[in-house]
Amino acid sequence: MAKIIGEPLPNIPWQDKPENCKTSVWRYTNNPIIGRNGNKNSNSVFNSAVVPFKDGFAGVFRCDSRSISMDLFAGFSKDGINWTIDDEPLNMVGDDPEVTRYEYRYDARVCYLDGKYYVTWCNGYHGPTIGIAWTTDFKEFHQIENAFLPYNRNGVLFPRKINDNYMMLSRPSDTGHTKFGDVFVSQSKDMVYWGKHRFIMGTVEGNDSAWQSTKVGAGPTPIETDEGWLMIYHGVINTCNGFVYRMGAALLDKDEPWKVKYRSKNYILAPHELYECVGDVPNVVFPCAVLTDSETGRIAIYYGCADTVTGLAFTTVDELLNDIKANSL
Ligand code: BMA
Repeated sequence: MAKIIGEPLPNIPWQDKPENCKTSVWRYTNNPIIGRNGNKNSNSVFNSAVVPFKDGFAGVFRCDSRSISMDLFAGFSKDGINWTIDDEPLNMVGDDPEVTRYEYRYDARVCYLDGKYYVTWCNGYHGPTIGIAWTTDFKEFHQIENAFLPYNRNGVLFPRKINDNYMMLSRPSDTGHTKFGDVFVSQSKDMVYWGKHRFIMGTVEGNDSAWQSTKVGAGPTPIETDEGWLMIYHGVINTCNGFVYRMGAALLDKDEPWKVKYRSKNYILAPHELYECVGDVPNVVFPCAVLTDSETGRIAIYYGCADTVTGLAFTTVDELLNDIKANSL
């Protein structure tokens, strides 16, 4: 039995694994939990991140508008399933207008670290890079320096320092719909200057695991376990109908997280349901957040579906680890 290192979360959203389910991850039966019309002017609500907050949950949501602009909005929930999302975008404050200047914001992750909620997202600054802000109340967000030079996406913080350094996953990219992408980890003493970049994993060539042959990118905040860091990620294949996004998982070394111990050969979730296959961008499942309960080992995964709505899926630390150990690349 593997153990999640973290807080208990007795109110984690949950449904037991259906009896006939052959996979390590299963969907919430009332998916999608958030539809297109999540707030006043939304065209779509997806690729969003949630955390436990007070006696419920809070999150940062990607709501593309009906003019198709990308921005982030705070949201609140009592049960992690029914959400109220603000109509106004995040109230971002900061000393340097060069840093707070807004081009676009999307695909947020939220990480509880050092008593604050850190938000990382894909931030437009002459091309996409990784923006960082912190909040304590989900009302005011203090934006600090962008982590990297453009172009970069999928910046994901670890929930604690490792060997006295903050750690951030990211995926160097380009200005468009990137046709490549490997996952790296970078280190920082102060959340401003990032360095000591280490390669974690790249795409898989050949016929072995083609769902992750075009690009891979980190998903939710990594889950600390007694066996290492459990990293859920997205993997992409380029087909004659365009990109298809699936979900995988890897176990990273506890102290040197650039060392991969196991990695999914089989995907753990793929666009099979109608709301994952039909939408503004068909055939996308894109994980951005997990809730975990250290008491039971339960994991709830929040993921964007077809760049249109938000879905919820479940697994446990044992289900996931057994799966990737039994079917590892
Ligand atoms: C990526 C990002 C994600 C999106 C995905 C599929 O490049 O833009 O936000 O979910 O493509 O369109």
